[in-house]
Amino acid sequence: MAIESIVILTGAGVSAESGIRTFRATDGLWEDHKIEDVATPEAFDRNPRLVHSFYNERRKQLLSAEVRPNPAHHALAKLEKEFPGKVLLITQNIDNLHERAGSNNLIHMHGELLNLRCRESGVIYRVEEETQPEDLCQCCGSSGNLRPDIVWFGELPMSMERIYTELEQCDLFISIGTSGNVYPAAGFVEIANDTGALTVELNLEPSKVKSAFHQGFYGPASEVVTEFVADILKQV
Ligand code: BV8
Repeated sequence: MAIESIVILTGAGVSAESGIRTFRATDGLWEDHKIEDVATPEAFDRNPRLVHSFYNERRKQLLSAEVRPNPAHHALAKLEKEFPGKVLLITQNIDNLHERAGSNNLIHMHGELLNLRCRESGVIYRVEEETQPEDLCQCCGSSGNLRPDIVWFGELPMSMERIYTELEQCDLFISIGTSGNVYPAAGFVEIANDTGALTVELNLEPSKVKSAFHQGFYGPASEVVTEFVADILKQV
């Protein structure tokens, strides 16, 4: 079957070799808080300072000199550039390593660490420094309205309509560096299977949804993704 449209889903594992800890590596904990308890709208309402500091720490790490795209990010950008058909990259990650590697056709379904959103006006602000609840937003001129532009547990992921449409039209679905714990992302493989696409998992170890994939290749993303992309580009 000639492949014309590729949809890729990435998770924390694709950024692991860039030095960004995955959720499993922290066994889902951050300073003895369960991440699910910090990354929620209720947590933000209850203790905005705690949630701001959770993201301040991750933003600081992301912007540090030692964190940069790894060969897996570069291989995916190369695929988008050199593959003659469509390549859409959907990431669950809130880091900016895919764009820094050169990927353009990219959806951050769980938002972006470097964006803040005003809860009143919806205006998005780019942010690189620390944030706190007192920060004023230019749109309302008041404090307390700014939140990380990130999809928390219990919130609707971004661009779901477009994601479903693209999944229903793809010939190849590749899931990379995700444990298959978090929905709706972990269910994308089933949509791709139903649409007749070839589904492939590239991960350090089999994910929770391994059995839903036609093929699986296991090992560090910097090796496995680079090899898989080279194979696809050899066949075009
Ligand atoms: C929603 C932003 C309704 C925040 C994130 C009970 C059962 C099932 C589902 C639910 C349930 N109760 C509630 C739910 C829904 C819930 C959910 O799934 N909860 C889970 C915990 C059970 N989901 C939601 O709330 C979502 N919203 O459902 O709204 C809806 C549904 C459909 C349509 C419309 C509306 C919103 C979820 C978004 C939450 N926000 N991120 C932040 O980052 O701070 S999720 C966050 O965790 C990440 O974005 C990511 O998605 C997830 C972590 O997953 P992974 O990326 O997979 O990372 P993980 O560490 O788990 O795995 C890393 C993998 O990499 C591992 O497999 C490892 O082996 C591999 N790896 C490691 N090193 C390498 C490697 N691979 C390759 N190379 C390496 N070097």
